Amino acid sequence: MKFSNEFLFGAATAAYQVEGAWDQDGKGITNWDEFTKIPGKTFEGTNGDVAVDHYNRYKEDIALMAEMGLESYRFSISWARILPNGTGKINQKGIDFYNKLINECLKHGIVPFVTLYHWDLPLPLEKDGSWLNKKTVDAYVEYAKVCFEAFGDRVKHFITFNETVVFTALGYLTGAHPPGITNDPKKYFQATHNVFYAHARALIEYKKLNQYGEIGLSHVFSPAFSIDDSEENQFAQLHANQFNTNWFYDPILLGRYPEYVVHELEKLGYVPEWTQEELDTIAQAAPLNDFMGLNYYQPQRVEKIDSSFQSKELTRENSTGSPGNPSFDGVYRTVKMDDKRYTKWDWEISPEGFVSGLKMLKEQYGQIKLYITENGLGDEDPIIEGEICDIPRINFINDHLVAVKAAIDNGVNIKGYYAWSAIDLLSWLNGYKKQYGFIYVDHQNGLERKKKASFHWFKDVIATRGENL
Ligand code: BGP
Repeated sequence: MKFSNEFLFGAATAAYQVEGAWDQDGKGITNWDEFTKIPGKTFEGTNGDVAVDHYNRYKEDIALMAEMGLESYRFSISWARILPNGTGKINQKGIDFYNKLINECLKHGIVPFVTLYHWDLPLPLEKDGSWLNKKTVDAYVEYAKVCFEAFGDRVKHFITFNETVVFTALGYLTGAHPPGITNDPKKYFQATHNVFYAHARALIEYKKLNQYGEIGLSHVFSPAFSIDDSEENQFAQLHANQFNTNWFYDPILLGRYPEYVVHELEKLGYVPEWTQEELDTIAQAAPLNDFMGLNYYQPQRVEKIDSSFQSKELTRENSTGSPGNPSFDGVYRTVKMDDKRYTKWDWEISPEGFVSGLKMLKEQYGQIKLYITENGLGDEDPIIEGEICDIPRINFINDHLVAVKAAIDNGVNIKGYYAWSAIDLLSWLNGYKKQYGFIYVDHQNGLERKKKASFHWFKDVIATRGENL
């Protein structure tokens, strides 16, 4: 089977991870500009001040993507380039940059797929309560409107938010992301609700403009599977999926929160402060959602625990997605299993989990339109005689594209696949050591770009529409 001609083969990045130019051309300071300077917060003190200098080298990068035959490029807009203080005065140079980036994509026939929020929040909003403050929601809607009006004539695919669970859980439970707060579930759930409300309002504004494009959001897709058939671990699976999938997907796709989770939160005293108007807006916006973006890296294997379970210390290393941590409520923990395969960073490699998870999703939400907006292998790529031989990445993407095909055959409505990432970039908590790209960046040699083995391989996949996978 070939992938249909309307299926988009793409690759993704995010502003803070690639752009650099942190204070160039009137950009405001963000939460991440500040957070990465706090000792111990990132791997070996790495930050995105320069990143891979995509801001100044975007033409070269887009030309390479075009050479690869990439049909679409998913990138994010840095809010603080557009509105340096978060609200108010627009920075024209920021608008100019994204116009140039979008036009460069279009010049090469690459479809721009734009994320409005990939975690870098203008610092004044961060200081004023971040996503706990409803004013941040108003500011976000203002920012989204500026973007729709400035870019919506050429951008026909908008993603409102990237991975709410990550920036809120790491922001308010483990403290590994800004604002660096630990163990505060009340704040965590409040922040998620405020983000869903912001998403809903942005959708309503977008539809008013009649731009004839599509809008949705990207969530982590990490379906939970019980480690065995025991009743208690089956319960752990249900509980984990309710909290990690339904809490995030239901408000977006169904316009309401899952009863199971709300009931649990009532018992724990963590129900967010929400108004009827907010809940109505979320309900009103759900049918306006055009697609859901899924970022799939790995499933979760879960096991029920009791109060005697000893948690690991809350460190950066323990917040980077490897299994072993308990859930915030101490009901279950994620498990590393002997019979599974893992990456060097202990992320499970499971194309099978992808297929089963997609089946679960279809059973719950029907044939919603999906894009795989991230999937890829973080690795330390071997260099042999000057060539970047990232064969494990080729195998990883191959197997996950086969999984996407299988899911499409099962009637799952997937319209595109974006590898993470187009080019090597800054990993939020793992620095430049954990590479994901098709394009290598030589940090020892003036950030020179080089094509990896996977670059040539993906080019062939696209040219043959995956016929030989
Ligand atoms: C996702 C983020 C990306 C990227 C990716 C890989 O959660 O949306 O921005 O960072 O994960 O993560 P890591 O760099 O931690 O391996």
